[in-house]
This record gives sequence, C-alpha cells and structure tokens, in this order.
Amino acid sequence: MKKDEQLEHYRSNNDGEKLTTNQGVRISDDEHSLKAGQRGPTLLEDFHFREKMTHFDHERIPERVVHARGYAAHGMFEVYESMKEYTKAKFLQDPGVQTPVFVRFSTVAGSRGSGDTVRDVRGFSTKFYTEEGNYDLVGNNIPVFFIQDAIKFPDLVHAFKPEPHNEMPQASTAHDTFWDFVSNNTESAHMVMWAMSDRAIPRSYRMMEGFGVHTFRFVNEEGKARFVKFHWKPKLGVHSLVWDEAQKIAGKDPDFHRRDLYEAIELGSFPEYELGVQMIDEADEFSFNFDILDPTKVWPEEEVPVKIIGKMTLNKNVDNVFAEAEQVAFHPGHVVPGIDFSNDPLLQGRLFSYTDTQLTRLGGPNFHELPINRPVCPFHNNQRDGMHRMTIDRGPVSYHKNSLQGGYPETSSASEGGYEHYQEKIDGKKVRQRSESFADHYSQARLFWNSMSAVEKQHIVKAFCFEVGKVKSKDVQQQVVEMFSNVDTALAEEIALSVGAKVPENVKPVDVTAASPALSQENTVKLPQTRKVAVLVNTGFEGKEVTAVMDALTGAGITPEVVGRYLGPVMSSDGEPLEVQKTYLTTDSVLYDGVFIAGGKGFEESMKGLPEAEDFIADTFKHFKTLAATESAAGVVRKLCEGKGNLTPEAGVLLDGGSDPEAFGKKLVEAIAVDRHWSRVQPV
Ligand code: HDE
Repeated sequence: MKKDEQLEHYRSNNDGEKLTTNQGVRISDDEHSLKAGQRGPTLLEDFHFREKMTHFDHERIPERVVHARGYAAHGMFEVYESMKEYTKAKFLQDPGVQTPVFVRFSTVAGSRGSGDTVRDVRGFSTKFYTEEGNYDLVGNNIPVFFIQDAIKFPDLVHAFKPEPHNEMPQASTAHDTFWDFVSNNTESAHMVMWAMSDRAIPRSYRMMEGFGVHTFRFVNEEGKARFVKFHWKPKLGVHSLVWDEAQKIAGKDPDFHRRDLYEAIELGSFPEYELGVQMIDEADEFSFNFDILDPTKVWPEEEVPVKIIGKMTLNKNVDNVFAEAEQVAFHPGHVVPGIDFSNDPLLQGRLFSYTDTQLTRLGGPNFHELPINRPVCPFHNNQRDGMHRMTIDRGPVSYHKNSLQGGYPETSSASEGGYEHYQEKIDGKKVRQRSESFADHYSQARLFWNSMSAVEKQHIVKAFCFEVGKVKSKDVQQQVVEMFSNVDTALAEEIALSVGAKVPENVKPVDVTAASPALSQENTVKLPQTRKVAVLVNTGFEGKEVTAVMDALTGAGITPEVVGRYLGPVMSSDGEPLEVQKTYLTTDSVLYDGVFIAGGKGFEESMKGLPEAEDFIADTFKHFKTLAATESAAGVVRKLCEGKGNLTPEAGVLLDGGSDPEAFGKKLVEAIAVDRHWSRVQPV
C-alpha cells in the first residue's frame, strides 16, 4: 500500500548497528559518565551524557486535552459500488481501489495512562490517505453529542475532567461538576442516556459502531449536494461489558482494549467495519421533526435508511505508538472534493479547534510533515519555515502569484481536482442565538429509552444510580432527578430512591411513544469468531473429550486459553500433556468471553486456598457469560452458583460435557456467540 511504502522510508532498526551519538560519533562506553576521578564529580564536557539526558528530558509532549488515551492501527478501505451519483470523492468511485487508512480509537475523559474500560464515549477517528489528499472522519462511538454549539465545549470538558482543586476522579464522569453541567445544560439529555447505556463500556474496539455525528454534505460532479451522516458498522456486531466486569478489568488489565485490538491483528483476525451513509436531499431539509443540523439528534435508521457503501479492514499494528498513534493529527476539516460541511454549529467550531490544538501538542505548524500525517499524493504550496521544518524548499520564490517561477505552484480548476466549497446561499443577521428548532431536548432521549430492551434499561438505571450516587451535592442530585423525569418517570423514581432525592411532582415525561429498534444492542449481529474462552484444567482431565471441545472452539474462530493452578504442562488421564498458559493469579474470568471447566482428578482440591479460582467461576456466572463444564467438574459450578440464577443450557450453563464431546463443543460455540445470557437472572 502506498502509505506503507511511504512509511518504510522513515522506519529504522538498530539490528547489527553500532551505538552512536545523534551526530553519528561512535560510543565506547554507555554505562559510565565522564568523571574527574573514579569517585569524582561528572564533567560538563561529557557530550554523550549531556545529549542522552537532554533528549530523555524532552521525551514527552502534552497529551491531548480530550481523547488522550488511544490506540491505533493501519488498514485499508474499499468501496462496494461507485458513489458517483452522490459524490465526486475519488476514493468512493471504484470498487477495487484500496485506500490506505489509519484509525485511532480512544477514550475521552481520562489521561494517557488511564484504564481502557471506564464508562466513557470512545473516539473513532479514520484518516483516509486518498489520491486527492487526506480525508479525516473524526467520529465517536455514540451518534450524538452533549452540546449544540462549539462555544460550550471548553465548559463541557472542564466539567467532566477531574475536578481542578484535587484532580479527582480520573477517567470518570461520576462527580459533581459533570452532573451539575448536565442538569444546567439540558441539551445534554440525549447523549447522557447513551453515556449511561452499555454503549459506554464496549467489549472491544472491534465491536463498536462509529459515527461522524455531524451532518456533512456529499457533492457530485454536477454540483448537486445532499446532506449525509456517516456510520461505521462492525462486522462482529455491537457488544458490551457489564459494569462490574468493566470496573474489574480496569484493575486487572488496564490495557484491555488495546491488547484486544493488537492481538486480533497479530493473529490475523482483522477487524472489519462497513461504512454506511444516511442521505437526505437538500429539498427535504425541513421535512423532519428535528433539525438535521442539531448534533444532539440522530436520524432514526427506520426513517432514513443506512446505505452500506464499503468496508474497512484493519490489518497492521503500528511499529511505534508514539510516532504513529500519538503524533497522528486528525481534523474534521481535512476533506476532499465531493465532501463538504453543513452549518451544524458544533462542527463549525471543530473546524477551528483541531489545527489549533496540534500547534501546542506537536510543537509548531509543520506537523503535516510527520510521517504518519503526510498525504500519499504530492503537496506543494508557499508555506515556509517554522519549528521543525523538514522540507528543503528550493529557489527564491515563496509567493503566489509569481512570474519568476513560471506561476508555480499553480491552482487547479474544479475539473482538475481543485477543491471548491459548496455554494450554499446564506442570508441572515449576525446574532449570538440558537435556532428555535434546536429547543427540543427530550424527544430523542425518550426515543432512545423506548428503544432499549428491559435488560438495557436496567443497566441504564444502575449507571445513573452509580454516577449520581457519587455526587456530593444534594441539590445537583435533585436537579438530575428532575431533569430525567422529562425522559421517563420510572427512571427518575429509581434514581431518586437510590440517591435519597425527592420524586418530583407534576413533571411529565415528553410524549414520545416511538422506538427505533436499530438503537438496541439486542438486535445486533452475534458471532463466535475472535472470542476468547478460558479452559480450566487440573491433572487427570479427560484428554480426548477436552481436545475435541477445544478443537470445536478453534474451528469456530474462538481462542481457548488454558488456565490452571500452576504454569507448565498438566497430564490428561491418558498421559497427554496440555500446557497451562495462565494461572488463577495472572489472569481472571473478566478477561474472557466464557469459561470451560475441563476439570480433572481433584479439580476441586486444586482450587483450595485460592479464592481467585472460585471467583473465576462465580464471576463468569455473575457476568452472564457462558459457563461450561465436563461432568466431573459440574459439581463445582453447582456449588458456587446454585441459588444465584438459572443453571440451564438456555441460560448459557452447559454442564454435560463428556458424553458427546463433539455435540457439546457445538453447543458451547453457539452459547459463546450469544454472548450474554440475560435470562440467567430475571430483570427486577
Ligand atoms: Fe473533538 N477534539 N472536539 N470531538 N475529538 C479533539 O483534537 C473539539 C467532538 C474527537 O484520535 C482535540 O487533536 C471541539 C465531537 C475525536 O487524535 C480537540 C468540539 C466528536 C478526537 C477537539 C469537539 C469529536 C477528538 C483534542 C466541539 C465526534 C481524537 C486533541 C465543538 C464527532 C482524535 C486533538 C485523535 C479530539 C476539539 C467535539 C471527536 C481539542 C472544540 C462532536 C475522536 O481539537
């Protein structure tokens, strides 16, 4: 791929090389500074020490003010059919043309070193290195936003970041200033519903949707424009963790999501996402009961269908996280001919912010020259100099128009690929105002609520009770309860009860009975591929039957990982060894999609004195994940889980592994694909 070839010029490898200074001088000793006498002071003339230490002292750059923690991968994008009718964007014309992409996923609120599985929005930014220049689709995994006007962004961010007087809490919105902001800025209602839902604790970056959020424009060769919203749909479906599990993972493996992405790519299970577009004709701009420029609104998929137009595959990990994931600079204003903006006031403000922030973060205006940011097509202009300039521009001319250089670099007409802005007619007074059509803050919050399954609703209620329960101000808690009575009375009552607030009188939820089934994760794709299953073993396990079950798992694209009390080989009853890869101390059930207890002689004894081993089984059950066991190990499951819920195959508990290992393996694969077995415990 063109981008990979370009990056190859910058890659460096120390294999077989001599150690030198940055000036290329060979170094004879890298362990002792130059001293006046063995026990004497270090000398200033030690240029090697000075250079090494100075470089180290400046190794860090400021982290992103939002989306600081992220991880990235390379890949490619291919359109399924020509989009010529709708857009002239060259990379969307030809099925068969592969466009290199670089994607960065992120959390929003936490610092660079915070946990991956916190409750938060996830960033989903894609840089398409097209033949016409870079196109960035800088989206999130939630299709709406907290605010309607960019001028409020610094306030929003100040409210959800750790509180400035004590810098707590890290990577969490469960604190006073966030909820104070929410209850005083009711336009946030819809987004808050999403943030309290399972969407904010994804199972994997590979299993979440992405959204451009704003309304953009597609413009075709004839100059005809349509409003467009962008969607990424993961081939593996949309799946989430449960809250208790997410919290535990943040401690057990804070790198859970990056590890998952990295390992999937290393294993060749390349994550795939389909690109979808919703389009609205300019003539229908006012045909909806929401303003299509309002970023707190979705276009319900049942009303405006998502047309699937192509596929992105992530197939290569970064070589160096700093050089690529950290130095990449996205910008929603990086567009190519055929893609244009709308007047969404949030988008308009973003168009300013992204370059501005890179000036601080990347230290000057030449960040486009960094390898990861360079377009794959040629770029020429009269911009010059500045910090860290790498290009050596030749000749005396650095201005337009000129005759000394024959008028070059020259501009291009639209037919030569010159970007021309869509000529939207604008007529208005200069005002600091918001359109009346942005005033409805609750209808779609209610639409979202109506679209959730009983289990999803229960999760939302619990998330509110957790977050608002951590708020110290009674006033703020009361305001939140009142605000969300506009969405649903039962929801508000549950929050009120949990946080000791008053149930508001005379507040009626907004009158919306519609639902959008596309919003519920209940209706997502369910597949076994790329899931991870822990196989718990002890000496004397039934070799043949366990091998058959493990074969069924791998055959379905599931990765089994063998867990036991001690690392190293364990022997089956017929003398075959199986390597234990992790112990109860080095791993945990929260890091798997299901557990198969292969058991073995004295399996129960092998768990003695190790509460971690018991938790492994109990937590799998508690987190609604598939729990399977051979007949010899079934007793342990019953002992640990009886009375806590449904122990039936329909509820994802398979306790008859043994009699027919092949049939059992098949059932196990099906149960893993179901993901979570909510019928295990009835919602209350
Ligand atoms: Fe961002 N946002 N944002 N944002 N945003 C940044 O740019 C900003 C918004 C999003 O992986 C910053 O390079 C403003 C919506 C992602 O490198 C900054 C407003 C959406 C990323 C910035 C928004 C996003 C950022 C910080 C309101 C979803 C990470 C570092 C007007 C569509 C990109 C940086 C990456 C990053 C500003 C709102 C997505 C400060 C002013 C809505 C995925 O420029």
